[in-house]
Order: sequence, then structure tokens, then C-alpha cells
Amino acid sequence: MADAPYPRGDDLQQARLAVLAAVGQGDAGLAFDVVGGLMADGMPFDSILFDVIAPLQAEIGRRWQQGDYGIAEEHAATGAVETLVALLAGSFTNPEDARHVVVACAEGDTHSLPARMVAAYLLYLGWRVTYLGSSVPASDLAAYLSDVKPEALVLSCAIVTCLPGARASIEAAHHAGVPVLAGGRAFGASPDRARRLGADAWAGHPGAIDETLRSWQPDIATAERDALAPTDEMERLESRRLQIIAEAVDAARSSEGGNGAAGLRVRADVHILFDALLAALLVRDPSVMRDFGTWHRSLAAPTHVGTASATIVGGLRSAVAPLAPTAVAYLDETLVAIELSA
Ligand code: B12
Repeated sequence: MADAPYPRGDDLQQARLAVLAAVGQGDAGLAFDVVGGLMADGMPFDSILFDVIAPLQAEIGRRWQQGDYGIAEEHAATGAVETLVALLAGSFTNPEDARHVVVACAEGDTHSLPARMVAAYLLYLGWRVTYLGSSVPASDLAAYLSDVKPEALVLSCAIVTCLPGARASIEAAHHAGVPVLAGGRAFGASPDRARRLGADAWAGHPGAIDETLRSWQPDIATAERDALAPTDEMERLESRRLQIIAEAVDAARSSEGGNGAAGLRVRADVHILFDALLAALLVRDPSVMRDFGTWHRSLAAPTHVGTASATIVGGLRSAVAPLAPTAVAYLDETLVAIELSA
């Protein structure tokens, strides 16, 4: 079919490239047409979501991380992908009495696209879905869930710095009597982090959500009892947040000699690192900080996410050293990960 206007549904690579070309121009309508062609050609909806859209969004992220896309181009492409997923999801209408879930991002997490994809997939499977989008404040979430009483909150968290926010969201849902199924890249590849934050279940892929919700027997009281409380060390760090960040920025700047734009990046990096540290301490998981080091070092060029420098970690380490021995041990893991991936 050399003259076909759309790639064939059995050629995944072509399909991804065609949709990427459309969203790369910020054109969600064109992308919708291309996907319509793929579906008419027999490609199932879950394959469109997870084999076409998810990898092409990762490619958008890679282009931005490597500096091929500026922030505006990345936003245009991601915005078009999000519109595309919303348009696709709009074609499913499930009956009023279908089983009902609410899908939301953890408090503080602005990565709405993964949650939107999860919501679209559950609609496709026949669930009634209310999609709340990014960063819902926990108190509003509790009030909303008490009101609408869904069968579950399906919670997405994309970035480790928002794991404490995920804990707040889970507690809010439990307060409203609603059990929580958690997932997303911040929870890692096992149920441990989700369980330690009080989630009733974790799933490693959207494909596992439906079966989990159909077979689980959540016990909110037990899940809440098993959730880990903040440690004394975390409370010491949190109560001195501003002072620690200022000291860490000074230490990193003096070893790097950076001012101006470089100085601004240092401050932003220290903030993210400090939040990741608190998240790691909350879930008692040093691998959060190891992964953070590998990721930080992997940033090829200084993008808005960081200068990828051991001096940032060293600066924070010296600022927390008098207060927090576990935090120091975790930051040492970050330094080793940076060293190993250099
Ligand atoms: C687009 C994007 C943004 C957009 C989000 C726009 C939007 N509307 O969603 C914006 C610009 C807002 C953004 C902001 C930030 N981002 Co960002 N972002 C990305 C990017 C490029 C794509 C994310 C995405 O949509 N991926 C595609 C989805 C489909 O993949 P996914 O997240 O893995 O989701 C799948 C699974 O995890 C799973 N899943 C997801 N949720 C759930 C839930 C359940 C229950 C289940 C079972 C499964 C499940 O299903 C999904 C489909 O397969 C990634 C890079 C990347 N390669 O992913 C960075 C990335 C996630 N961002 C990152 C960072 C650091 C940030 C910022 C801190 C940057 C900054 N300095 O401001 C802020 C965070 C602000 C905040 N507090 O939330 C880092 C995170 C690093 C880390 N170690 O955690 C990444 C990895 C980029 C990088 N390589 O540095 N970001």
C-alpha cells in the first residue's frame, strides 16, 4: 500500500514516526487522524496507548533532555499527545452503573499525561472513570472522594520527589473510606514503596490494574497502620529546610565557582535533591538516591533539570551532616552512583 495516507497498523515503528511527526508540530488533530487510520487497520486501542504513544512520549523526553527540543517544543509536543489521548478517551461512554474509579496524580505531581493514559485505558476496559489530572491537594481530594465514593482511587506518581505527596493523597483517600491502587515510575519496580506509603495495592503496568481491582480485598485500616511515619531525622531536616538549602547552595557554589545562571541551576538542583532525599527517607529506600544519582549524571547537557554534578550532592551532604546520619549514608549512595555512571 505505497499510496496509503497512513502507516499500516502492523508496522509499529512507522506508526510511532507518523504520530510523532504530527505531535512534533503540535498538531493533535492530525495525530488523531493518523491514529484513526491505525485503528481502522486493526490496531487495538491498548497497543495504540502503550506501544505507540508511550514510547513516542519517551522519545519526546529524550529529545528535550538532549537539547534537540527546547522547553516550548517539548511542551507543544506533550500538549498535543495529551489532547490526542483525551480525544481518544472521549470516544468511550460507559453506563452510569459501570464500576467507578477516580484517577489522579499524587499531590505535587504535574505529570498528568501518564495518569490520563491510565484513565483512557480503564475507560476502554469499561470502567466509569473520573480523571482529576495533575497535583490534587490532599484536603480537596479527601472532600471530593467522600462526596463521589468511587470504588478506588487509582493514583499515579511519576517523580520520586512527589512520593511524600503520594502519601498525603493515600491518607486523604483512606480518610474518605476509599482504597488506593498506586502505580507510576516513582514507585519503582516492586510494591515496596507503595506499601510503605499505605497504598492498598500496587501495579507495575496499567495492564494489571483491572485484574487487581477485580480481585483485591482492600483493608484500609491495616494499610494505614502499616504505612511508615516520617522519622525524627526527616522532621529535623524538614524544620530546617530553608537553612539547609541555603548552606548547600553556598557549599556547591563555592566549590563550583558558579554564579548567575549557573547559580540558579544549583539552587533548583539542590531543591530537587533535598526533596528526593526526604522521599527516600520516608520510604526507607536508599535505591531512590542511587537511581537519582544515575539519572542526574545521565543528563547529557545542562537542561532545566540540572547540572549533573557531584558538587550539588556534596553541598547538600555537608549541610545535612551534623543533623542526619541516614541522610548522609543515602547521599553517599548518590555519589557512588554518579561516580559509577560517569
Ligand atoms: C512531559 C514531562 C514533563 C511535563 C509533564 C506534562 C504533562 N502534562 O504530563 C512537565 C514539563 C510539566 C514536567 C515537569 C517536571 N519534570 Co518531567 N518529564 C516529562 C517527560 C518528558 C515525559 C513524561 C511522560 O509523560 N512519559 C510517558 C508516560 C506514558 O510514561 P510513564 O511516566 O513511565 O508512565 C507509564 C507508566 O509509568 C505507567 N503508569 C503511570 N501512572 C500509573 C499509575 C498506575 C496505577 C499504574 C499501574 C501505572 C502507571 O503507565 C504509563 C504508560 O505506560 C519525562 C521523561 C520521560 N522519558 O518519561 C520527564 C521526567 C519524568 N520529568 C522529570 C523532572 C525532573 C521534572 C521536573 C522536576 C523538572 C523541573 N525541574 O521542573 C518537573 C516536575 C514538576 C512536578 N513536581 O511534577 C524527570 C524525573 C526524574 C526522576 N528521577 O524522577 C524525567 C524522567 C525527565 C528526565 N529524564 O530528567 N515533566
